[in-house]
Amino acid sequence: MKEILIATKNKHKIIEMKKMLEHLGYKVLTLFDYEELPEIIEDKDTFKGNAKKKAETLSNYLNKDVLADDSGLEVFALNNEPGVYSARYSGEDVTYADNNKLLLSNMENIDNRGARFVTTICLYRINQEPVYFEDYLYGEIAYKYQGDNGFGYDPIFIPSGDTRHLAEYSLDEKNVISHRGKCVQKLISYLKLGE
Ligand code: ITT
Repeated sequence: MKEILIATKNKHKIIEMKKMLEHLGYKVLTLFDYEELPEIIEDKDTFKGNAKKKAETLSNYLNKDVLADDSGLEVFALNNEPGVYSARYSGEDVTYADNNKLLLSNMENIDNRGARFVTTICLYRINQEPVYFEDYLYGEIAYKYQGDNGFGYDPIFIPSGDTRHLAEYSLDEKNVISHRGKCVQKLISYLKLGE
């Protein structure tokens, strides 16, 4: 069976990506399958830079092909914030609820609610040039929370053309339209080409 290591400890990302990749016949490994790993500081100013840093560091350390996802939310009226700082928008060691609360408060008097989720995936294979995939989910920042599914900013994000919040989508529904789902589809098409 083909193996693929995803360089993440984000359990929600793992659930979303695992389902799609296992469907294609991959055994999916994550950082939870290793005991001691180098700490990786995500200090680049682009999603691509951080995705490459995660994949490259771990590939060199484990001598293995590695896949890394870096993602986040860009709010147009806030100069694309929180962007690469999406996980720590309201500080270090914060919860998704803390970040959502800060974002809603920063958007209090803003009518332009347009935003997009971004995912960049870096496929870093030994002795090969890294390959990148990127995709987006456009929508609007809601005024209140709704839904219990998903993670991160899903409860306050309404995908374009819908009235439901992303946290009201099932896993399969989210994967069809989401930044990460579409990005993984691009990766899968690429991997199939090489078979
Ligand atoms: P890893 O670096 O271990 O993969 P992470 O949670 O730190 O996990 P990122 O650096 O990519 O991941 O930060 C992504 C943040 O952006 C994440 O913590 C969420 O707040 C937000 N985010 C990303 N994808 C999202 C999604 O599909 N739905 C809601 N929020 C999302």
